[in-house]
This record gives sequence, structure tokens and C-alpha cells, in this order.
Amino acid sequence: MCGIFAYLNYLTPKSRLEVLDLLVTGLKRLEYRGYDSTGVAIDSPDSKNIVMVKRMGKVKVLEDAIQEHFTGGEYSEPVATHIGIAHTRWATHGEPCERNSHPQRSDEGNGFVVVHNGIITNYNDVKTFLRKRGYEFESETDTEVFAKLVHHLWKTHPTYSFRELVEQAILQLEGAFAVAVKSKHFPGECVAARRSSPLLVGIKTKTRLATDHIPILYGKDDKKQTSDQDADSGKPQVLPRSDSTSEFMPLEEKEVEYFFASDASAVIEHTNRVIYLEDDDVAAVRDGTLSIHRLKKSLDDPHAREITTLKMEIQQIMKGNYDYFMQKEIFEQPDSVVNTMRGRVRFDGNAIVLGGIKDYIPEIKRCRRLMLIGCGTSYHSAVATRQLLEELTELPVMVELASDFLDRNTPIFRDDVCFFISQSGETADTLMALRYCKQRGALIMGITNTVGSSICRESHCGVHINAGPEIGVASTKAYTSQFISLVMFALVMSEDRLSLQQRRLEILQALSNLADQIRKVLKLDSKVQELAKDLYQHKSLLIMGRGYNFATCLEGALKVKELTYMHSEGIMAGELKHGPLALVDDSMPVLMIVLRDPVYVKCMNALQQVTSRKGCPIIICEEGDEETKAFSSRSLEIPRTVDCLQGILTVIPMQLLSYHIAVLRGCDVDCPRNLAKSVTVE
Ligand code: G6Q
Ligand code: GLU
Repeated sequence: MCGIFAYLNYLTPKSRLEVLDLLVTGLKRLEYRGYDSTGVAIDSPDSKNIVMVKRMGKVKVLEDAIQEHFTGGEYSEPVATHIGIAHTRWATHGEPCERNSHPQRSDEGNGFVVVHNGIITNYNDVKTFLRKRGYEFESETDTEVFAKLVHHLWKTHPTYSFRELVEQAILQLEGAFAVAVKSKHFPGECVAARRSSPLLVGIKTKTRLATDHIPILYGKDDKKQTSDQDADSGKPQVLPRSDSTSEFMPLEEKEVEYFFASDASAVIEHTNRVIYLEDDDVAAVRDGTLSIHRLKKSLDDPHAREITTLKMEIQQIMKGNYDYFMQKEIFEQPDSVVNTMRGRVRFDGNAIVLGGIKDYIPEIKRCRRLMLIGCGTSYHSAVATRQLLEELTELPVMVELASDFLDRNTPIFRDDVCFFISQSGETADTLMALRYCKQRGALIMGITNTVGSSICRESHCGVHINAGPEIGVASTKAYTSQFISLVMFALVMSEDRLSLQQRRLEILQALSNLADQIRKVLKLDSKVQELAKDLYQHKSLLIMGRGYNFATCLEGALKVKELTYMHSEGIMAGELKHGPLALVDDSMPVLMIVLRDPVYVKCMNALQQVTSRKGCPIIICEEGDEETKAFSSRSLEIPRTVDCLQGILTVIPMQLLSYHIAVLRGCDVDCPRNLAKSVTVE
């Protein structure tokens, strides 16, 4: 959770006000990751101190506070080199308030200030250790121990470089973190590091970079000698510097700007050249030179980190004419589903190629079972496609919530193929489940929307869903693209099965019509808005269906809950008589999905059970299905498609409905309370 943003300008003069502007814009791009409090730290006008502004609430509150606070003309003076750090928080330790906001500091003099994403699990032990040495804590955060530990190390090891101080601190800490640190004792320098939480470095130069790689270094700084006390102090030993091979140049630019950010959306408007840091990487900038160091040396480490070019466009992360990102993302689905299929599905030759897994297909075909693992919406995309995967692969398919999967220590075998489905590619539970399965020798396949994410990098193979950046916390277009990615996988797996050719053709045909059909469903928007007006003052909404549409019920209920704070439940229609029917009366809002597919008759039974208890459901049915429509005065008609793709068309009215109810209830659509987009904590 949370967004980290830091900006370092080296010999590229900027006033502090410009720096603040950059920091605030960076935070706005990251706000979807966490938004209960915010803060920034910059140099004071005489550059001898660090000034911080922190506020509870969203970035806008911080922006207003900054305008009030930094009024003096000295803040408009350009400075050649400067470093500013910023944070938008999703509290894990300590309530959201100014005191607990980041940056957290080492001492009253703001010697070291840190922004942190994640959880330091051994913070209590470290706190006790530091308290014994006279440190007093002012916040309830786990983060504060980091700032104070760096300070303690600085006092006890005065010869350490800034980077070494941060490294030594990290070596004492457990848990998950990405950090960016600024210090008044090391002006113009920035050190950032990650373990389990994402972090990247954006690089902006006037001329083309002389290199595409930054060498990985190990060990001590050559510019400042470390004292020999290390070995005696009981601290982990620092390896001697070795591997800066000459084929990779260190990044020594005359004029350069660096951006440290939790994700690419915060840097894309400045540069498209980025380095994704790996776990245990420490990135340090000193005298404008970026170096990347590893805490531990392992045999399979590469010699360098690649500078990659982002393909993202700035428009993709702007709201355009829409009121909310979620609304924009719902309406993008005719395009995003096509982007998922682009270059992969050849409708003329009925062929599908998934480049990221094609070399693994023979191995996958020999596997014992498929396991689909994810959280929230991503888990629902697995539920939605399970039946088709079973049909077209003829393999057992298990669908798992990552957290529950881990709780159970589920048995995993070498001949299992495990899919990890995740929009962000950073969800902690999913990532840990991935590592659990990888250790046990299973083949790991990532289905993600974020290139360079941890799940992407740690998978053996995978499918990038290409839905484009999803900013709204409630997942919409990523769901439909995950759905299609899994359908494409099922089609690839059944390519050479003669008995399945007719079925494959039918699905391919339906895929080719999907974008137009989604456009048609989106035209229901104003009708859905009217229905929302009937529903938004109610306390609850039951969503019922079965077969291919059960996943839509779960996903629809999740959307309603997270966006509107109303109770909602996705109910398997076959389970109605085993309990949920007791909830139904003339005042309980019910929505039912009843389509002309193999479970139609069973759904009609459920519908009758509901209406005979005086329930008055809203029905989602097929265009022109008068017989079904007759059961209710309120219905939404969607175009007919093949049964296994219905879930894509039925989920869109649910996305629209939750969106409109949220707007009517005055909820913050893009940033629902208590939630964040990227859940990097367990
Ligand atoms: C739903 C949410 C949420 C999300 C999970 C998993 O609207 O966005 O349920 O799907 O938190 O996230 P990832 O797909 O990024 O792993
Ligand atoms: N654990 C830290 C805190 O509660 C960081 C939370 C975050 O990632 O925003 O302050």
C-alpha cells in the first residue's frame, strides 16, 4: 500500500516551489495506492535543515497546506541540486493523523527523514533497542524505527556513507518495505531500497543516456572508507566490492533528474526511462551518480539492472472527460478487451498465440492440475473461467483465494501449473502464494496488468493482460481482461482437440463480436442510473445467479460493498433454498441474472422462488427475452453471446450500478474508504 515519490534534481536548477509542485503531482498519481494522510520533506531555504509538511487526509489537503506554508520569496529561488521526498499513506501502524504521517524523522533536528511503504515486522524489538539508547518515539508507526535506527548507526559509525547507513539499517529489519531517505547530513543525496514492496527509479537527461544498464555493486563505498569496527560490531559483514564489470557504465550524467516512485504512473510525465528495483536492491544517488547495490550476493544475480523504456502514455493516466477514473475505466472496456487480444487472436485463421507461454504449452499439457490463485476481483476472474478451463483442458482446475491457500499450507506438486492472477502484480498474499508454489517446484504462470511487477518478474511464464493502467481502486477493466486472458489460454490448450473444434469456433466468433456487444451494454448506462436511484437508500442488495454467471454475482457484490458501503451478497442461485431465501421479502432488493444457457431452467426456478416470496427482483436477461422479462417490471437486456463469455457482458451493468449508487450516496468513487489499490501487506 501507499505511494512513495522522491525527486532529485542534479545541476538542473529548480526552485523549491517547483520541486513541491512536482512532489504533489507525483503523489496525486499515486493517491489510489493509499490516501489517509500525506506529507513532503524539502530543504530549508538555507539548505541547512529539512522542512516537512504533513496532513491528514488526501493530497489536496496537503497541496493547500503547502500553498499556505511556503509563501516566502526564498522558496522561488532556483537551486542547482536538491532532493525532496513525499508520501501518501495507507496506515498499518497507528491511526491516520499528522503525527503518524510520513516522512517520519530520526530526531527533532530532522537529521534523517524517511518515507516508507510496507510493514516492519520486528519494529517492537528495534524500538526497545533504541529506547535503551535514549531514543524517544513520537509516532505509533513502525516506520519511525527506521529513521531512528539510521540515526543511531550514523552516530555510532561516523565514517559510514549514507548508503551504507541505510544498508546496515535494512539488514536489521524484517518485513516488507520500500523506502526513500533524505538527510541533512548528506545534502543532495538520496538513498532508496526495497524488499517486497515495489519501487522504481525514473531517469531524465537532456541527451540520450550513454548506457542501458546500471552495474550492480556489492560492498563498501570507495569514496569513504568504512572503519574496521564492522567485523567486531556483530553486524552482518559487508562484502568487498567486486562486480562492476566494465561493459556496464555507471550512470554519471552532468545534468540529470531522478524520480523514485512506487509505480510508473508517477514518473511517466517526466521520463519513460526507468529501472525496476529488485528485492534487496539499494539505489543511491551521490554527486548526480546513480549506483545500485545488493545487500546479499547470490550466484544467479545479474551484473546489471536494465534501464527499460515505458510504453505507457500520459493520457492513459488522466481522467479525460470522465468524472472518475472508475467511470473512464468501465467505458474503456470495448478497447481494453481488444488490446488484450491484440496480436494474439487471429480471427481469420482461428489461431491463438500467447507469446509469453508458448514454449511452456507442452509442459502444461502434461500437468496434473491447474491452480488459479488470486485475491478479490482477480480471484473472481478465476471463478468466472473455471468451467471453461475444465471443459477445454480436461484437467482438474482448483480456484483459490491466496490468503486461504496459504493458511491451509495446501499441498503442491512439481507437476502442478499455478496461475497467479493480479492486476497490480504486487498483492502480498498472491506473491507469497507464488513463492510457496515456486519453492515446491510447480510451474508458475503470472496473469498481470503491470509490466515489471514482482509477480511478472518471479513467474516462469505468463500473460500480460494489456488492459492499460487501472487507477480506480475498484477493479473493472482488469477483470474483463483477466477473464479474456484465461479464455485465450483455454483456447490454446484445446487447439489440437478435434472434438472441441466446433466449440472453439463458437467462442472465437463470440470474441470477435465482444467489443461491439460491450458498447451496446454500456448504452444501458442511463437505465442503470435510474435503477440506482431506486436502490441507493437501501441497506442491502442480493445478487443471484449460477453457472457462468455466479462469478458476476460475487464480483457485482464486491463492487457494491467496496464503493457504496452497502451490504451486498453474491448468492449462488442453487443455494437459495439452503438458507438465503429467508432474507427475501417484499422490501429486500434483489438482482437476478437469468440468461438462456444450460442453467436457464434452474435460474427460472430460483426466480419463481423469489417472486413467490413477494420479492421483486431486477432481472438481467437476454435481449428480446419477453418470457423472462415478464417476471419483473425492472430488467436490463444484454446481447446474446456464447455461454462462457456471458460473464463479461453481465458484469458491466454491475460495475455501472455500483458506480451510480456510490455517486448517489456521495461516496468517493475512486478512493473508497479503508481500501487501497495495491495491497502489498498481508
Ligand atoms: C476490487 C479490488 C480488489 C483487487 C484485489 C487484488 O475492486 O481492486 O479486490 O482485485 O485487491 O488485487 P490485484 O489484482 O492487484 O492482485
Ligand atoms: N507501516 C507504515 C505506516 O503505517 C507504512 C504504511 C504504508 O505503506 O502506507 O505508517
